[in-house]
Amino acid sequence: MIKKKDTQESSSFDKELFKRSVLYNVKTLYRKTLEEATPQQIFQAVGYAIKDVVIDNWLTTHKEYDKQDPKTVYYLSMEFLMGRALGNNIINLQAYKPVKEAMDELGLDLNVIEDQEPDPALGNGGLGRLASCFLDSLSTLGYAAYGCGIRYRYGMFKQEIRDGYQIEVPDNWLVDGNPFELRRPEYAKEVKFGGYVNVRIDENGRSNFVQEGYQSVRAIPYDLPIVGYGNGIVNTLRIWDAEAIECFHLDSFDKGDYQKAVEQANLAKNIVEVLYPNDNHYAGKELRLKQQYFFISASVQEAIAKYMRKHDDIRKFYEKVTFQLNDTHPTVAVAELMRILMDEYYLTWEEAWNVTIKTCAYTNHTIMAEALEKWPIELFSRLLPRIYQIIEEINRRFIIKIQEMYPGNQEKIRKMAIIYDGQVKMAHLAIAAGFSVNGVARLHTEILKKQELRDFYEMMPEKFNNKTNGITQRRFLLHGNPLLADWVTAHVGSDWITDLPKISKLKIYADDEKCQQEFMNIKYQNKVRLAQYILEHNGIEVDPRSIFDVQVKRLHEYKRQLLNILHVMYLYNQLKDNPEMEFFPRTFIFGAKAAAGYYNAKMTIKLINSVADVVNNDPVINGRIKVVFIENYRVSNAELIFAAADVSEQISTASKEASGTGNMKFMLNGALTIGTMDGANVEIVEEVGAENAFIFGLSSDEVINFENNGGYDPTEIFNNDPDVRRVLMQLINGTFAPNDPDRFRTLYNSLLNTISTNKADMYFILKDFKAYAEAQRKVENAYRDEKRWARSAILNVACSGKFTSDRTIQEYVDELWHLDKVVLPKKVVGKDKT
Ligand code: F55
Repeated sequence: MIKKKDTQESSSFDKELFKRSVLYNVKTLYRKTLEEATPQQIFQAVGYAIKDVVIDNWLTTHKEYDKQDPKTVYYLSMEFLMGRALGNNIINLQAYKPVKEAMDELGLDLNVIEDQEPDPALGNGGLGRLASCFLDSLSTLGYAAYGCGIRYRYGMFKQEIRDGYQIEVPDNWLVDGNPFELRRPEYAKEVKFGGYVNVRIDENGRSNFVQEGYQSVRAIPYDLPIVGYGNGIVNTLRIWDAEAIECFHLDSFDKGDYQKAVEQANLAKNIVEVLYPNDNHYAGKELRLKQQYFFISASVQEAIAKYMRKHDDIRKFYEKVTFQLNDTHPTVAVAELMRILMDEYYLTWEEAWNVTIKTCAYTNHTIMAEALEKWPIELFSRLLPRIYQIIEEINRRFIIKIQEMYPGNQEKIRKMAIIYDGQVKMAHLAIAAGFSVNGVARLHTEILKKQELRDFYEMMPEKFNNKTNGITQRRFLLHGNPLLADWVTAHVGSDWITDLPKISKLKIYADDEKCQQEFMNIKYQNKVRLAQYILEHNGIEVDPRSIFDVQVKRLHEYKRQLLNILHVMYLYNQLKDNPEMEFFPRTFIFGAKAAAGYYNAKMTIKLINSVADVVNNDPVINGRIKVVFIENYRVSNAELIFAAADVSEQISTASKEASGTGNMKFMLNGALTIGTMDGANVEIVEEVGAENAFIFGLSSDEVINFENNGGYDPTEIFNNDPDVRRVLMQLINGTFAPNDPDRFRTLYNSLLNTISTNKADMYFILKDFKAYAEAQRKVENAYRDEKRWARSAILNVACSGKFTSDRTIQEYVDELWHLDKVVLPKKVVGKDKT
């Protein structure tokens, strides 16, 4: 007999007080009664009521940090893809049930209220979402941490699909106000740009460098609470807004600094205006470098100021602080730390360097060459003259080290120097100045060591390490999939919420027919929920009994959405030729934003929608294939999508996807992976067993081998494989673009460019096509055997324990950060409000 347990254990949350608080907020914020308030206003009122509960724990946490003085990690990141806060905060307060009841009793629907919250989308994709999962885990595990980032006025654009094309619409996420944020003007910092460097002798005769003739902006922090699960800990995500340093007076016109005042005001306005919407692609824009230095200077200044409030020896800074650099984007932190230590605390170079290399650590998220940040010297030194000077000196000393190790070897200097060929190479700086360089999945770290960063690895092997990514089960199962969460808890207890490996106890139920049925029933209900969403948002009816085959992630050629849709075209052709063939109905679901200037990515979206138009409406197909492109894929609809997926598409060209994290979210929700041996897929298959996934295609070694030998020739496949040839011809014969047969010619050319073979099919789509189609046949056959499928799906859930971000964070803590665990005194844990 299985004991019925509540996933959310009872808590001391005061429901009546909470209801009064909501009503009070509606009254004082809007001078309205509940009946008069709009849904948005009700969301605000509920948000403030929750913040009220959080704030006590937030205060206590920081009081305790003050007392215990634990070592703190600053997770420095240009991106935090937080997703909605309301539901997550309620979950982590362990108050979902009482809050839901409170809302019911007020005649409100918590789901509807949650839906009013705009998704804070201050990130592009995996990298930004990882940062957010890490913050959740840090609080839940009880470690002192700050996330430091930018309060972009406009986050990731909203995607609208018009006539099958992506349209980017500004995401004004702050219009209605954000109930969870706290403005902290008392911690404002000045950040300086431009000008020149001067030597100054101070009153004690000490000389140092100062920046003069600069422009500056004021950085104002906004704090967002990061609520730990059930432990009363609340950490802080600190995001910086920019303001003009002086409100400019008209009389300054007369003083002749009117121009400067206007420029400073503009700088402040522009700097935090918008998130660059490029994923794995570096554009080299000056404003981007300004953003980087802006939030880094403010964050480093604050970290030092905070440290000095309690300590007197800045030389021991690293004993209490670690800066984790989320990719190279925050790497100016290295030089900014050096600057403050030398110019403001008068440390010698050697002393400052000793602190810096023990404080900073760097995470690499990609091997894609086009994502590596390199700044032209001219731009860099003009914008950040003092910082550039410091980097020059770091570079000079680093080159000496290279020469000591490899005397006379110019090649090593060419490949490893921080400044070379007129460029400042941020990855090289991060590696030279950090104590750690980590990749984000085992395979990725191996590729870094053996290929991309080989010279650095040979020189400093001790710095290199792996931290396989993870995800938070609290958002992506407990909140996103309540039916499955309750079912899991009913079978194995609720420990999995903070100890995901405990979910492996589910294994014994994988062969239990009743459990299999229950599982498939939950999946079915989640598919109905998603079908409803699709009907509302796309106007397309999909059959929840069909296989839900899902690829949701940023659109990028290396992720190969094109392979997926070409395969759909191939299936369509088969059914057209042979309408009576056996075919299990399938719904192909896509969701993806393309960088605004990425032509092939945008055309892939158009192709998916064009194929959808034809296939969905073809009477011969009769609904057996449906293609759906979900508009504006983001964290909030992701939660619905993962819960409803049968098949998880993880089909990147092997070696290109550093880790992937969507793959883990699907697994946790019981979808089976069809994928390449890339990124963390390798480790997923290792955990669940190859028999419970569908692996196909070239290995990373094979891909790298082809690449090192000038690519491969796809025309051979084109000439010899009629199925592939037919699909490719359909890209240029108007099958999916009757009025404009040339519409998809660029995509066709990307696969078959006969002019320069080494640029043809760079992502091995044709090379992998047959293997992919074969793997998809196996998916279909497996799904026909419902018991076998359910067994595999349950095993996927049961074997997902490794992929919690709690494990990842614990590894960072144990091996790199060495943080102290903070435990709050008993009485503050829980929801008592006094
Ligand atoms: C954003 C801006 C620039 Cl300039 C470069 C990269 C990005 C970006 O968004 N990268 C990104 O999301 N990388 C992804 O990081 C994930 C977390 O580690 C990985 O799982 C994923 O494989 C990787 O592509």
